[in-house]
Amino acid sequence: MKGIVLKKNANLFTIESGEKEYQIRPSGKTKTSGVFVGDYVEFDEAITKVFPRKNLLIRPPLANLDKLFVVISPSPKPDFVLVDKLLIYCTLKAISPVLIINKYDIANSEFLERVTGVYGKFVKTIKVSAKNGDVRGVEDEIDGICAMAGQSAVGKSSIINAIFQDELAKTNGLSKKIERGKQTTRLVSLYKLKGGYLADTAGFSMLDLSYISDLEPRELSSYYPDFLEARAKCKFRSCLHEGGECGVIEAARKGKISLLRYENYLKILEELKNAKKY
Ligand SMILES: Nc1nc2c(ncn2[C@@H]2O[C@H](COP(=O)(O)OP(=O)(O)OP(=O)(O)O)[C@@H](O)[C@H]2O)c(=O)[nH]1
Ligand SMILES: [Mg+2]
Ligand SMILES: [Zn+2]
Repeated sequence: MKGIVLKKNANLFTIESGEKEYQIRPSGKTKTSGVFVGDYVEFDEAITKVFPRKNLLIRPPLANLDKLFVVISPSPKPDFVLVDKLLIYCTLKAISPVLIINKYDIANSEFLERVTGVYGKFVKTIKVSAKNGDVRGVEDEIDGICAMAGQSAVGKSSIINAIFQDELAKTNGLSKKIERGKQTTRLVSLYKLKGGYLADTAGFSMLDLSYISDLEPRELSSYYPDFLEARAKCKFRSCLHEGGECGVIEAARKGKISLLRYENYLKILEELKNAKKY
């Protein structure tokens, strides 16, 4: 049978196949350490095969992530450098990003317009309020294997909780009881929802972004879809967009590229250059 790994618990895996769940151990040749939540596998009494992965995250340990919800909110003040890094990460790992603006109940229109003005051009942007139980925008986007990321206190856990509450209400809490682990757990589980799977990563505040620093400084701007057109006008192909005859600087000056994105690009560029010094 073919299935997807929903949970990993010590030596035992929960695998979903055709709407049913099975508790399965790896076979002799498939080691426990070689199977991750999110893996597509073949199994009978044991897991006999792990299908090739589209990506693998180490922290949290999760395979085949399709979509990442990058969450921000008006308070705490957004860390847009982090948002940009998460978007770069998505491109690197072949993950579709969706920008979630949570706490719209306390957001003013200026904030919403600013964020959608900058990011809405190149990434799908949705506003929700976990507090008001309005998380439909996220629910409707669940497709394939999905997870949340974003700085602390933006409301990632609150959104996940609101989605599960909604799900319980829909099923009257009878046919499908959702049992979730403790908030502190360092294990990831996938929960099947209407359109796909949502990773319950409540115990993880942040993805491991450290390997973004492996990028070559001159590659960085190729991860900026909003810089693409302007880059064609740089004098040198290896332009870092820090000075000289540069299409990106020109576009930022004219407001065609957001100054926020450009200035934060320079910050990330500096980090990459410093990482290369060692
Ligand atoms: N006003 C408002 N407050 C919210 C909303 N969603 C979450 N909060 C509050 O924001 C605070 C942080 O929410 P969490 O869900 O714990 O945030 P988190 O992103 O999971 O934080 P970490 O686990 O530390 O990464 C809590 O006090 C929530 O009650 C919302 O939609 N509106
Ligand atoms: Mg949390
Ligand atoms: Zn340039």
